[in-house]
Amino acid sequence: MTRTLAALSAAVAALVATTAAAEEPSAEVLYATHCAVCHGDGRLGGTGPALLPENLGRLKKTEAADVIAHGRAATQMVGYGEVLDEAEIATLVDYIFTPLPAVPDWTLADMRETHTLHVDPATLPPAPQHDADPLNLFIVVETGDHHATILDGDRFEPLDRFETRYALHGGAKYSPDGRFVYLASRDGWVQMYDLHSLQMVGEVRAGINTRNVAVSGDGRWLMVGNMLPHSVVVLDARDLSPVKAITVADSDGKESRVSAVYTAPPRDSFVVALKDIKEIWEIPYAGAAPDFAVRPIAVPDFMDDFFFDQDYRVVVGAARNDKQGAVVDLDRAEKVADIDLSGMPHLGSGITWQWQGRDLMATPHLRDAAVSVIDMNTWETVKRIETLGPGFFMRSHDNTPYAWTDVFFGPNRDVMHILDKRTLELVKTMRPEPGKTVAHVEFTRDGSHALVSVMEADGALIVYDAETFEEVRRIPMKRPSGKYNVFNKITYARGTSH
Ligand code: DHE
Repeated sequence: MTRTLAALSAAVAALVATTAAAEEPSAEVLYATHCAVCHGDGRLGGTGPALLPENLGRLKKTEAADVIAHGRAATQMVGYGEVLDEAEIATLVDYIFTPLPAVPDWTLADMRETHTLHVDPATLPPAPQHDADPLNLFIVVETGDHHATILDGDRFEPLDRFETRYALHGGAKYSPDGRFVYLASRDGWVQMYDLHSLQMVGEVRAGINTRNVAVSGDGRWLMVGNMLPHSVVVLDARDLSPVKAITVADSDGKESRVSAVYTAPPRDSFVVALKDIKEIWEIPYAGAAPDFAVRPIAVPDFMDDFFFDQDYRVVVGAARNDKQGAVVDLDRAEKVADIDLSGMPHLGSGITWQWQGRDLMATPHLRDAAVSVIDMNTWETVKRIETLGPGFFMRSHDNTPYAWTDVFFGPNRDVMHILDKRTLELVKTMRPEPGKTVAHVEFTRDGSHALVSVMEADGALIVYDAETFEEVRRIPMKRPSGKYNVFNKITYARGTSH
């Protein structure tokens, strides 16, 4: 009898579970009901960001579940903890971290529909509407709440703080006169901000998943590099209107994601790093009406992280598969040297300086606890400097004998090292906020101060005297990442990112 009852109750429990399972809405239904209105059909984005794994940046699944349950402060994202149960939230999290089955299209017509001007560029004031040195401004990207701060680089006081698109990535880029700044988000939005009148000029969505944006040396064009779809897009830098979209594929039709686009001003061209085909693309833009014809350069291996010499004659490239680096002469379209760069160098963060009559470059490594110093004539490693962990960013300035380099990964990610460019020795190791990630340095126009990010939700921007290494100011910020000085960027200063 007891056995019969037990069997019966087990059967009932199984039936209830099956019914419940049958009624559990699918991820697609949950998404369509609760998310699509803001995040768009097919997860491609709308007023809210695209919900694709490639676009979510460094967001962890647990953080995504928390945002769905509780919302995101200072945005339109409200919490769904009252509406959705834990299992439904988990279903949605799995869904948004699942790649799309096919590469989506994003045509010039799609871009044009998103193109918005908040102010007519022709009506902008001719001179700065503030009394700060317009060439010593910084834009500081705060990824914690998707804002950016415009900072006066003399007084270290914010002039403006505004909301950006979700998850900006890659360096902010300036027009050659330093007046406009262009920002790209992982969602494909490109925004244009006027540093004279301190206002957003306009925006356009140039891709579904974007890597970065570059500005032509003459300031006429922007190029946007996309992972989704596989394309580079030309925009008119004066007002962001879409001009041309080029699908990235080799002569056999094999398509590639774009790793990054770079400007090469002395060459009047853009240079494109590709993830999936063994080519570098050069796209010249000289002349009044360029056709942006592609010049593919075959390379012996994948090269998707670049560093250029100051003349943009050669490019040093490495792949994210931890193989050796290579030096490619862009005019001769051939590899001219191999380079000893194991440990995944982050060449995009490299810097150069002169040492004993030689041109040196240095790069941190994403996997190894070291900075490599390379002679740019012989391409031999002059020194491999051990650090307390793998680093991400490195910076210097012509007016300082020091280069600053962070530890980004591992238990010592609260460390900032200072390297003496004369002796190639680390001379100081700081922990500005023990236990908190500190990263990314940028110098003021005159090199007298170094600005460092405490890259935490309730983080800060720390201003250091670049000579004494004393802290002079701490400005609270929301997970500040990159910061970009107008003068250093538009003069292509040797110690800064280009
Ligand atoms: Fe970046 C620049 C690639 C992850 C913050 N990053 C760049 C550039 C490339 C690149 C190619 C140079 C383009 C430019 O500046 O226009 N980044 C990659 C990756 O492949 C990687 C490892 C993985 C990914 O998913 O993209 C990656 N990057 C990150 C981060 O996790 C960082 C720390 C935080 C974030 O916001 O995503 C990050 N990357 C940055 C920053 C720059 C950057 C702040 C600009 C640095 C500069 O000083 O110019």
